[in-house]
Amino acid sequence: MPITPSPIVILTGAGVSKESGLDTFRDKDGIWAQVDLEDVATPEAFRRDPERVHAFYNHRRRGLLDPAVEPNAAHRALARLEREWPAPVMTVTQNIDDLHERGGSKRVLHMHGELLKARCGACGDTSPQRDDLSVSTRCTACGQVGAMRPDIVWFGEIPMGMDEIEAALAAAGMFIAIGTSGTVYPAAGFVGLARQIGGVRTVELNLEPSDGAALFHESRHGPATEVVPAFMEELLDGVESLP
Ligand code: BJW
Repeated sequence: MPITPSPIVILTGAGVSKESGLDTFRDKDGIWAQVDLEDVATPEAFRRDPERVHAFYNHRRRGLLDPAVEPNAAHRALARLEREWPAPVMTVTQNIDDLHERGGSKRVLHMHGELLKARCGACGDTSPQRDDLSVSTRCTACGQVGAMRPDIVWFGEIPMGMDEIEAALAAAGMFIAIGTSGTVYPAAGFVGLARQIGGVRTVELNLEPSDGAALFHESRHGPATEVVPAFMEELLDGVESLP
């Protein structure tokens, strides 16, 4: 495939980590089929019942730290693209897991936060977090007890890094969305933004057509561990064949 090596923005969602053993949200066996998002993923839920919200994220943190959960071939293929593509590659992930980093990606922006970080609601300090959080956890920066929360973006909160993401999209020649249902904004709007900017090739790699599939120039459907390495290989083959 003849290509021009311009910057690439990748957007990933829960589907990229599914084959590593982490649940998606909206598939029939997904997280929102097991718990009501209004009970665990809003600031109101945290104010109403912080122990319930801590229990939800403590369970998911322990799951992420299970030695059986490892980066898969899709994470590794994206890291390879970042290393070998002759222009910048930025991975914007909606995922709160650290599988892109463990797979070797260096330029990763977690727009919905990170499960292995905690934030103090009193002083704003963020710090690594591998143990359970509770209402008795003390902030190591300001000493306050009871204000620690997972460093996660809940519904109604502003996602992280929006200025950096918009700048990267404005400079991109390609936008690739992987393993996301395209239902949660602002991430679901990135493909539209890329189309508005113009000159950006948009590609969807997903198990099945997402809600926004028609907005992409091109789609490949199948499990991430198959379609992502195959597409990255195609892109990198195109670089090798450049004069
Ligand atoms: C595979 C696969 C395999 C499976 N291989 N693929 C009305 C209209 C528009 C917007 C709104 C509205 N009402 C409210 C809003 C705003 C709201 C929103 O979008 N709501 C919608 C639900 C309507 N958004 C917000 O509140 C956001 N903030 C915001 O908008 O602030 C305003 C603002 C923005 C910008 C600038 C200034 C101000 C915050 C959103 C926070 C989302 N948080 C969550 C939970 C926290 C993190 C966590 O606990 O993990 O983030 S919700 C949940 O959904 C999680 C995910 O990151 C996010 C996206 O889900 P994702 O990744 O797409 O997963 P799924 O399950 O939906 O899809 C998986 C896909 O993979 C499927 O397609 C499968 O087919 C596929 N798949 N196996 C490949 N093996």
